[in-house]
Amino acid sequence: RQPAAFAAVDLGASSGRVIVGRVHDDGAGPRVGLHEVHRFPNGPVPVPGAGGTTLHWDVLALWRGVLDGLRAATREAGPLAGVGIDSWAVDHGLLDADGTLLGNPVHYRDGRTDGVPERVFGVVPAAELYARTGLQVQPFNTVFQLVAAQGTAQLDAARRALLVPDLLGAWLTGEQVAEVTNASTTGLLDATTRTWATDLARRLGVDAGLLPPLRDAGELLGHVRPDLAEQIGHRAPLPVWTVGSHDTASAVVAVPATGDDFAYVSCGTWSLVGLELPAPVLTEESRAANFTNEAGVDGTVRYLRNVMGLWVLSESLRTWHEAGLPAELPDLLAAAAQVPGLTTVVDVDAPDFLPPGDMPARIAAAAARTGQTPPRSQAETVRCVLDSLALAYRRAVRQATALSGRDVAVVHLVGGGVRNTLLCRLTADATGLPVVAGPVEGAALGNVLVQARAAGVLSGSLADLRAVGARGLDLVRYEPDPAAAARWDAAERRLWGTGDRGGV
Ligand code: LFR
Repeated sequence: RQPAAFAAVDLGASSGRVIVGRVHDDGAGPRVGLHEVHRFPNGPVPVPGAGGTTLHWDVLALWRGVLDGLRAATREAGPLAGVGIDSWAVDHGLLDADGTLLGNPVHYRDGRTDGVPERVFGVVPAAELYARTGLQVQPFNTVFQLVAAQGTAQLDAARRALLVPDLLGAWLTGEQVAEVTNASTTGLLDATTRTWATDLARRLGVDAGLLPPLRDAGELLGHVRPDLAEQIGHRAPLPVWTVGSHDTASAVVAVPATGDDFAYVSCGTWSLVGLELPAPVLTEESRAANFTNEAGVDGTVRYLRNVMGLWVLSESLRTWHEAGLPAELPDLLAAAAQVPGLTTVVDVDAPDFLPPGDMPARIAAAAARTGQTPPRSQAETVRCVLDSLALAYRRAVRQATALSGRDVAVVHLVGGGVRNTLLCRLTADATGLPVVAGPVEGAALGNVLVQARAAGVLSGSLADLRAVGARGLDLVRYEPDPAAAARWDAAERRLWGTGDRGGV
């Protein structure tokens, strides 16, 4: 039987990818083969405006990348059994009453939300918001962006807000919906009922009519409009399936776990560190630790913390590159492996690491603030970033287990960070747990698995999908070095004054 081919559109903060996933069965059970057919750059674009410069996404370049990618996928695989779209969360386009996009979506790293969370909490207290939505406080949560935009002509004219994957899906099919995993990052979704918290929206002056009907992952969104299908060279009707449209939700689907005693680190621009739970944790302790309860596929909860991630490293490279310094990642990682570890550690989640800019200088400042020697070379800076990330993973895993009561025996690392073998090893040492690294294209694999089940090519539970996904993977296992444990304990105490349970 011909393998069924699906196109996964996976948009990250620094690149977009279109990946063909073929589901085939050679007798040993179904497995998925992934092949990237198109990759295009993505990133923040500063644009001057009335109130100063705003960071935007170039959404039309993304749209072109999607169409080019679907054309490449069709050329490579012939008739496709479906398309699914996932991307980073929270950002959205505003549409007018005719359904026309009112400007480029604003980038979540833009500063327009500075001070907005505090204003919002003056209307709806933070504790009440958390008890309802279960969402972490990040300045960029959609609700804060919408409040920041209040009083602008654009928001006044807006009749609908569509999150980025839903916007692209609407352009492909004409259907305006909000897929629930990504909707959970808006700050306007009730974490328990998984319906819009329209009462909260109203109290915050957010027009609830902006919020489209909700859809679960794994439904038929619609078919690619005939004119577009023709443009991409696809002759048969082409279904678009809802998937875990939040990239992290799709990545968690692809975690090759065999039981439920696992933690994950979805490691790309961000590192999302946490657990999969059957129900949200909405306690005050959980709020104080800023853990989020985002909606996962099949009614699961992604209980996790945002760790600043490889962004700190990529921005460091960009800074060095612009200064004319050598900035080849493989060389720097090799050098970082040679310098002594845990010399300097910083809290990578500090707000100063969020906006684009000179990360080496910010790292040096953070080191000085905490009475540590700033890194003296590029290699030491890179080592500091990796040690600090691993330390943040350790703290997040320990806090998540303490706050939820779920024990874990293994950490699954998925996403681009899998290629960073030093980071994988440090994560095992820091957490004191074995790390299983892979897949690299986690979000795309999860996207394909959910499409394939929706299309009837696969069946079963999330565990069944994971088993199918795992069959095609080369996983690498890193065992923790017990001799390193005391040094990680000391590093954690140095930074946060906390011990074993991550201060919970
Ligand atoms: C990762 C991610 C995170 C989200 C951040 C901003 O790509 O989707 O889960 O918090 O981007 O949207």
